[in-house]
Amino acid sequence: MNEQSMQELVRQAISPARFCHVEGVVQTADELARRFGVDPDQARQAAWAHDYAREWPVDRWYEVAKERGVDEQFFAVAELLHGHIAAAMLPELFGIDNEDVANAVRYHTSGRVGMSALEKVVCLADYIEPGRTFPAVEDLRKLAEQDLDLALASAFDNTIRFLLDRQKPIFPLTVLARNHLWKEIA
Ligand code: DGI
Ligand code: FE
Ligand code: FE
Ligand code: FE
Repeated sequence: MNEQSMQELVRQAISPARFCHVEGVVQTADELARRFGVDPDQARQAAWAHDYAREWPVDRWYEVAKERGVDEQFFAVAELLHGHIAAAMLPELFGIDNEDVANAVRYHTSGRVGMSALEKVVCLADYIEPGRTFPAVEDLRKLAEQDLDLALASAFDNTIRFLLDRQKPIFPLTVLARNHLWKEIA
């Protein structure tokens, strides 16, 4: 499927505000891909698809994630399921059958240990696209001009801090992904 058709399917699946976010992620993922030696076409595909299921009701997330055999651990935090669902639907929705693209969509929220460069690019693009306005985002954009791992590790730190401050559960895989990145950097 060409990018134009993909874009229209995504437009129909989410609100205008979310679509604007997705456009920002596509643009940012493209830039990061070129900077860090990743295939920009794969980065754009993953970015278009990443939040396809983001606005479904929670019940539907659980139902479809069960149908699709999403690993049980991810049911602990409902917000993690939308990436797994979109990843599972890539072939039928967009005719995309690429494991690296699927993993970039699947793990865009939590990250994981041993992320590919494409996975890192999409996860970071989601975090720093132009529509994001949280206080630390300017520092993260600066880091992203130089160092993909350093920027992503810092982004995970920021997420963990955010969740701690709000007494929210922290998904263990995000902590493992964060630890793994910092260990590689050191
Ligand atoms: O889908 P987006 O809003 O563009 O961004 P996202 O997929 O990165 O994150 C979706 C939501 O999930 C966001 O509100 C933060 C939340 N989240 C991410 N990691 C964790 C988490 N929530 C909990 N409770 N625990 C996590 O580890
Ligand atoms: Fe998301
Ligand atoms: Fe994210
Ligand atoms: Fe997103």
